[in-house]
Amino acid sequence: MKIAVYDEKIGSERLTADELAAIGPLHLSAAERVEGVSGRAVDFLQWYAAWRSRHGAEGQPMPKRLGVRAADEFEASVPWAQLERALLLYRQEDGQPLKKGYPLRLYVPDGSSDCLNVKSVVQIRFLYEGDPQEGADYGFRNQISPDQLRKREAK
Ligand SMILES: Nc1nc2c(c(=O)[nH]1)N[C@H]1C(S)=C(S)[C@@H](COP(=O)(O)O)O[C@H]1N2
Ligand SMILES: [Mo]
Repeated sequence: MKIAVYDEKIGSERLTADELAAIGPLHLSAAERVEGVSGRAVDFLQWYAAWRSRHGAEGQPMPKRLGVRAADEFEASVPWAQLERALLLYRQEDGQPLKKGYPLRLYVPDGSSDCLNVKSVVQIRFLYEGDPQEGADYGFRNQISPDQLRKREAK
């Protein structure tokens, strides 16, 4: 399964979890940062710096938020300041693909909520819009409210 990495300024690509993880210079065991969690992970901020230079984009402005979307359409949007110790978990400790959260899981140890630890990430987006003071956000965004449905029907 491929993961789409999108950046409106820098470009986009689709990578497997292993291809994506291989870009990151700092590999660690998730247990080093998240209690009760094991598996092979890469440090997110160092991964991002390597991804930028891979696209020749060192001089571009930094994103304000990280947006991730999961296979089940769960989504999270995390202010950059909460990503200090964030991880991308890509394999189990035994080297097998993730049994839970396949193909990739985000962990945000400094995040405002455990709900930001998005399982089964299939899309990663770097966001430049938004108030940096605004908090993290998560949930199933695809759900259509009765109000939206009425508007659709009216079209
Ligand atoms: N893809 C996906 N990731 C998700 C969720 C979800 O519904 N779908 N729930 C979130 C919420 S609300 C919590 S509290 C944690 C729960 O993680 P756990 O299953 O490891 O306990 O996963 C988060 N990641
Ligand atoms: Mo949650």
